[in-house]
Amino acid sequence: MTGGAIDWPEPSGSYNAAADFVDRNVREGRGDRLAFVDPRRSLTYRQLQARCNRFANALPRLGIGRERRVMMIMLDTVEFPVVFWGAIKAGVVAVPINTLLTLEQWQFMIEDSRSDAVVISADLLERARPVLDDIARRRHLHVIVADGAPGPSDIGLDDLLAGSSDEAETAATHADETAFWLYSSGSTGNPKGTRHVHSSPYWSARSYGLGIVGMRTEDVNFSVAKLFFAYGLGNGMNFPMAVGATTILYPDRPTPDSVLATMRMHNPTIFYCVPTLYASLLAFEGLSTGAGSNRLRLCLSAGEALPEDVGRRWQERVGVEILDGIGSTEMLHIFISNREGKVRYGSSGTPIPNYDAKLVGEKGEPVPIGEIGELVIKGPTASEGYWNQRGRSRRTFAGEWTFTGDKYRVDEDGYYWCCGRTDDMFKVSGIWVSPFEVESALITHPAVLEAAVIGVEDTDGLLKPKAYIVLKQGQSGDQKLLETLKEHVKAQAGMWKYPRWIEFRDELPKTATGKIQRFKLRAEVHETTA
Ligand code: 3UK
Repeated sequence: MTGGAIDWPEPSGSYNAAADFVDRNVREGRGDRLAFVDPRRSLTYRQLQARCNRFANALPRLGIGRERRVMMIMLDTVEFPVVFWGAIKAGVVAVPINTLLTLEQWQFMIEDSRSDAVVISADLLERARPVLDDIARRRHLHVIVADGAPGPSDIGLDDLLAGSSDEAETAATHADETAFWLYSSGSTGNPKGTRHVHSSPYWSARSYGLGIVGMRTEDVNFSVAKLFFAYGLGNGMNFPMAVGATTILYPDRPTPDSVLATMRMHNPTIFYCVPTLYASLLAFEGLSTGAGSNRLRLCLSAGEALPEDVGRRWQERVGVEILDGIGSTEMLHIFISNREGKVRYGSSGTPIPNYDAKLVGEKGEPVPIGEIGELVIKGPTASEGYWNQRGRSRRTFAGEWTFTGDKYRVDEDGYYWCCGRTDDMFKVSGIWVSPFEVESALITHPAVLEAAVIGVEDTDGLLKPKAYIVLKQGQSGDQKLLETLKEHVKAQAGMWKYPRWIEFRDELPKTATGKIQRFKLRAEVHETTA
């Protein structure tokens, strides 16, 4: 396989990703370069290696052996890479999860993965406590607390590391062995533990990090997408660590204010963001050339389609191109992308080195140029499959090809254009929203009888949830109830999932069997805006 002329041996046979991504940097003389910087601390590659080794050594002491799982509920600080690569070095499977999920989702994931330990940021501990206690009542669970004080029955990460040697053996893992999981959510059913192998960070870093971003050792990276997302994991760890570059970590919520302050303070050369935040940055007065950085050379976008207008306006105001690319948790990172100097705004671009794409119809038949089909991808980073979900694995991972669930068309020049999802799911700020989930939250409110939710474009062309609600008898749909319902969804389902618009109706369109016909609501919106 190719990925540019580089001298980086391909993984095969016995191969441990942590040895390649952490130790190799020290071995090749980059030990004193900065690897990670957060608002309180920084780590050179040498310091990172020592801390990873300490963590790797601590795991067997806690009785956590090869192939067992360690869950990470961690904010973006320098401890994230320590735990992630330390576990992988020991042959233990790292399972970072979304810190913004509900308690029920955290609980499901800890139990589904049968994690022996949860490493959690101190700031999240109080919130997680009921779930951790509940599980610990039924079975043994180590709670390891990072970046702050542990509770009486917890272990402090600092104490754990202090009691370990900073030299460690590398577990003799196989290139095809599972190294980490990422949970992927779908429109129905529970989230799926998506298993990725040791060789996948290599292929993603080589194909996209080196092939598209052109990562160099001098680069300073800043990703608004957190490390627990596949997008952030590649941006903030796999790509920079492939060449010994630096990543700036920001543990709090990225707002236009905080993002620009970080840009001004650290002057990153590469900025990874999502369409919604590009749009809000553009609406922000403080946005200037380089978005505050005096050496910005490239901007990346993924998670949802980047509207053409946002891309153009950004390039005008900031002076740097945005390369939009589509990736997925199942494929680990981006597989179709725009390239520097050849950007077509509104398109996702063309397949990246080492990846193939095709569009197929309902029966798997190829579709002609210009027509819409489901996007199917072949590439070296496809997941091993979902944990304990054979049916869904078999549908998604069909031999060498992975079904994305996305509708696309390809033009004469081979550029791919996003046309929506094959189901009703949509993304807000790059994070999945399932209409079913928001509807479920809405109907838990005592005033609501029925609800239907669809994604509707806002003035920036980005999708946001809109809810159609049938109220219970005697209820009146006034402004107060509207606000109450928004807050209700935020609390029940997640901050970003609340409906930005609510319309009260007497009834919802339904099939004979009582299924809500969301496509009819979408068609209505389309008619009124067309
Ligand atoms: C959608 C896009 C249009 C598409 C991801 C970069 O988003 C990532 O992973 P997820 O598993 O979602 C995958 C789905 O998101 N999508 C992503 N990017 C685009 N649609 N244009 C885009 N540029 O529906 C896809 O199937 O959350 C993104 C890198 C790694 C990732 N995991």
